[in-house]
Amino acid sequence: MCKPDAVERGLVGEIVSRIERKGLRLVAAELRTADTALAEAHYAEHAERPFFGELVSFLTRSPVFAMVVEGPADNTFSLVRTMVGATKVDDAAPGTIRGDFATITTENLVHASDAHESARREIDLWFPGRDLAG
Ligand code: 3AN
Repeated sequence: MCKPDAVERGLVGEIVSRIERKGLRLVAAELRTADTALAEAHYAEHAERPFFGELVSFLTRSPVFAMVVEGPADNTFSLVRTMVGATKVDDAAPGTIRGDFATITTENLVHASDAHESARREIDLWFPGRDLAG
């Protein structure tokens, strides 16, 4: 997902381009504004964290570009996470999306599922009724 900061900064094309150049393929994509319920469900695992409120207001402040990405093997989530870079911007290596473009950990441009289970859950959350989760 290109988060609101990525859409606001006009980085969607750059991010999609990196995904495509890697050899991965978009199978669904949509620009949409998340409401609070969707953002809270998306970040449910962080509900107890001190930055939860900040995360939810950030994710709902303007449209996100949600994507379903497919690759030739069953490691697509792992390939995308590597391209995204570390969560903490200070640790995100140059060459990664966050390493090249992000300066604040809360506004780190992209979200990417970290496992098959989270990918399935998040695809169903963002693309309900589309039967895309595999
Ligand atoms: P990732 O986005 O790399 O999967 P998560 O799922 O651990 O990382 O965290 C979700 C989001 O919460 C991050 N993208 C970041 O915006 C925010 N976040 C994580 N840790 C912190 C932190 N220590 N302080 C502020 N925001 C954080």
